[in-house]
Amino acid sequence: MSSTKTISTIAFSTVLLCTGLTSAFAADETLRSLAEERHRYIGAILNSEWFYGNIEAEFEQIHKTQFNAVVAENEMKFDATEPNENTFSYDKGDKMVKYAQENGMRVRGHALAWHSQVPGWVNNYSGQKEKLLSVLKNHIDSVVGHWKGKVAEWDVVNEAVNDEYDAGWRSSNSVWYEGIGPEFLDSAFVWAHAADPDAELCYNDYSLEWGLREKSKASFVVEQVKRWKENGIPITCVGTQTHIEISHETTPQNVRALAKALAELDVTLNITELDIGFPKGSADQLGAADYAKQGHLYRQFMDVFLEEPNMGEFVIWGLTDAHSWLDDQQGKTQGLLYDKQYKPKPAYDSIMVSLKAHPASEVKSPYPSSQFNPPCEGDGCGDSPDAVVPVTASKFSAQISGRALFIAGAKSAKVDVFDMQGRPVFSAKNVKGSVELQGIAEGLYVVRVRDGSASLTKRITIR
Ligand code: 9MR
Repeated sequence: MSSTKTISTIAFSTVLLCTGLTSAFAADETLRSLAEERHRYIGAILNSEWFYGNIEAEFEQIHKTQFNAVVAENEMKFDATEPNENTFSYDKGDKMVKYAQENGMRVRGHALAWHSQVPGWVNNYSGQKEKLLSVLKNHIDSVVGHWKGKVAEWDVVNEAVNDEYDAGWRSSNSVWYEGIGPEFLDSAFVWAHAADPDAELCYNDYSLEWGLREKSKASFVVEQVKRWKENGIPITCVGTQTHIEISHETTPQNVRALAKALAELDVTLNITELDIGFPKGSADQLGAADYAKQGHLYRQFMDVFLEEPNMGEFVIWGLTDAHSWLDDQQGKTQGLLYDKQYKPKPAYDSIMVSLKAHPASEVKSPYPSSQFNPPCEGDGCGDSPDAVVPVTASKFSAQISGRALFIAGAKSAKVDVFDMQGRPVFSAKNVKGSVELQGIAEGLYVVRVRDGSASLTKRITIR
C-alpha cells in the first residue's frame, strides 16, 4: 500500500468517526475517488468561515477527502482581491491555493468581471469608458497573472445576462456594461487568456437550468458563445450555477440539453454552484421522503453530468447545511449534502450511487487522463493501483518560454512531459534551473517536475 493510500484512508476513517457515517460504501470510496477514476472533478466551495479559521474541524477533513475541486465563496472576487485601486490582496486566495496544492485539488477562480461585489472605488469611475477599461484590464492582468498556472479555470464573466423574459445583456446596475458596453465581456476573455494562456475560461450564470427556449437566458448564452467562438474569443467553458429548489424537477434534463448545445460549439459545461433547497422555515417538518426526493434530484444531476462527455466539474455551493448562503440570504434551507451535524444526507448516498452506476470505462471526460494520474516511475509513485489521493507538496514552480522550461525552487529535478493522451514524449533527469524541451511538436502537453517527494504537474503549450 502506498503512503498516499495510507494517508487518505486514515483521513477518511477520521471522517467516519467524526460524522458517524454508516453508509454502505467501502471505506476508501469517496465522491472524490469515484470522480477521479472517471476523470472528472467534484467540488465544494470553501465557505468564508474557513478562510478565517472559524469553522468546525470536520469541515476541512470531509472537504479534502470528498472533493478534488475547490472554489472560494467570496475571497477571489473583485472586492476581496483589489479592495483599493491597484492595491491587491492575495492572502486569502493564496491560502486556498496552498490548501489545494497540498491536497491535489483543482482550483476554480471566481470571479473576474461581475456587476456585484465591486468595490466602491470602481463605482467612482461610473460612465468613464477608457478608465473602466484600464481598471478591468489591470485587475485581470494582475489577478490572473498572480495565480498563473495555479488556478485551472476562471469565471471570467459572471451573471452578465438580465432576468427579463426576453433575455439580453444586463444593462443596468452594472458598472461594466453601463460604462463600457458589451465589449467588456469580449475584452475580459482576451485579457484573461493573455494573462494565463493555459487556464480554462468560463462564462458563468444562474437560471441557465431553466432551459433552451426562444429568448431564454440559456439560449441567449449559447448564441453568445457561438459568436465568441466564431470571432476567436477564447472561451472554453460555461458554468451553470444551478441554485434550485426541490420543486424544480425538470432542471436536470434542461442541463443535459444545454450540454449538448455547447458540445456542438466545442465548449465544456460545468455545474458550478449547485444547491437544492427546501422552503425556508420547513426544516422541522422535513422527513425521510423529502430528503429522498432531494437525493433523487441530486442523483439526476450527477447522471446527466456523467453521461454528457463535455461536462467536467460538478461543484456544490457549500458542504454542510450548518454553513450555507441559502439560510442567510435566500428563502431556502437544507440544500446541501451534509446536515448541520456533518452527517451525510440521502443526497450524498444518491450521488455515490450514480457514480457507481456509471463505470469509469463508460464515462468520457473533457480533460486529458494525465491530469488525473500522470504515468510515473520511482519511489512512492503509482505502486498501488488503487491509491486514492495523490498527496504532493509543490515547493517549486515551472514556467515555459518557447521550448525552455524554467524551474525555480528545485535542487535537481526530474522532468517528464506527456501528451494529452498521457504518453511520455520527453524526459530529463538532474535538471537544474532550466531544460530545453527538444524533439516535441508544437501543442499542448502536461509536464511533471519532481524533486525528491515534491511534485508539480501543469499544462504547457509548446509554440
Ligand atoms: O455565497 C456568497 C455569499 O456569501 C455572498 O454574500 C454573496 C454576495 O453576492 O455571494 C454568494 O455567492 C454567489 C456567487 O458568488 C455567485 N452566484 C450566486 C452565489 C450565491 O449568491
